[in-house]
Amino acid sequence: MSRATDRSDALFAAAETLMPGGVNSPVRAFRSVGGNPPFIASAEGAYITDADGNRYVDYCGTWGPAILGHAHHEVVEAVCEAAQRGMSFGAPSEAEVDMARAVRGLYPSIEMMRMVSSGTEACMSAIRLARGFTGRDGIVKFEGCYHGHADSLLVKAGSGGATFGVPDSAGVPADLARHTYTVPFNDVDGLRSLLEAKGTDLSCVILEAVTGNMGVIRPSDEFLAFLATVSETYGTLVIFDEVMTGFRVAVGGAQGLFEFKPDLTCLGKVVGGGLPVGVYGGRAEVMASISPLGPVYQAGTLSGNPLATAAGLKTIDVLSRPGVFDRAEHAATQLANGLRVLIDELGIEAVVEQVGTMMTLFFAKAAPTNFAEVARCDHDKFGRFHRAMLDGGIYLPPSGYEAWFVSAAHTDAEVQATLNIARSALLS
Ligand code: KE4
Repeated sequence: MSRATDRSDALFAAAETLMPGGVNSPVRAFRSVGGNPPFIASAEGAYITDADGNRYVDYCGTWGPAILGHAHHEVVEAVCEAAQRGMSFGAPSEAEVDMARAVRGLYPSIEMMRMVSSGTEACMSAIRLARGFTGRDGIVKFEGCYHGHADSLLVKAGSGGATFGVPDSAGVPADLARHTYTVPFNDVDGLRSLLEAKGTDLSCVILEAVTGNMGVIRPSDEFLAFLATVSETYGTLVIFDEVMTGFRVAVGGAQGLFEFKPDLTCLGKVVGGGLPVGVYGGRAEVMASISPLGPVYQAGTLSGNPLATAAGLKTIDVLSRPGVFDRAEHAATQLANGLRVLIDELGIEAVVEQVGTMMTLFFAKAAPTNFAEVARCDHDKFGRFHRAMLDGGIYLPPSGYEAWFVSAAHTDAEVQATLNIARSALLS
């Protein structure tokens, strides 16, 4: 398909004179896959349409929130109704009580919670809370997991194994980064030896229980089993960052899927239905440290914003209806299985990992279990594959390190159309 791109290219050229890289978030610049990004003009159901009128089956789903499909009519109506009653109050509202009840209903480990305006804010606040509650400065994250752009979380492994971290971004003070320890995902021995050595200084372990920011990787049973002992054994809180996995790997998230009770949980994306919402929460005893009850400060002008809360509440309401999540998961399973058949037929070195409505195609011999293995995948081939799919009208997240998102609006027709294009794109 020779795709018209004049309008998007002109907009990109203008955007580059106004915003770094021409975008408001780096991955949108398509630098990992090459070419200029289409500028999106509208979205509905399983489709997005760009400024040149090209229509795509969308598997980015605005990086997760669009689990019902774009512009779901009930969500749009709920936001419009809320807007008629005022855009923002900066005061408590009934909708915030309803939202907290809805979240606790699906995530019983979240006994008390606080709404914020992004996944970054949720994770940043949860880390500060863990440090304030335990009185310890150290935090543990896993290589390749992303928890937003708070300073303490933009850290990569220091030299050697589970040593203290070094900044993964300019502007992060080394004095701060050294409190962040990084271990390979699924590395039980590495985590255990770090906790044995530093446990009394470690406030929390934060992880994506199913990763999405280095592609979809499952935790091993042994890894989950050990994590379940950490809080009790070391007094180090376990934080499930479910900003991406929440409502995605299951309606009840990874903690529902694995029957795991984290001390704290972070939510984002789906919980706002596409508008800016983050949530952090967990054990009431821990949350009691949050101001105005306790000494840990956290605040936000637009926390619990009525429009964002209305979008999130309606999204959760629709998603909780019988069969809605199953439809999205079914489409994801059909797509994953269809790709596996093509990979076998064409003799391509690739694997597909899927959990619930999230999935990733890795150009590798075997499914990666950690970041180092993901880094060894053929990302150049992913770039060629991505461009061929885009030209064929299929919009994938523009990086081999991301998860694809399938919605309840994706039907067999979209899956079949995707597989038809993939048959040739896999040979790129
Ligand atoms: P936000 O601040 O972008 O709402 O959430 C940060 C965040 C926290 N935790 C997890 C597990 C996340 O995946 C994210 C954000 N995800 C990326 C996609 N990999 C958002 C896309 C972007 O950065 O443009």
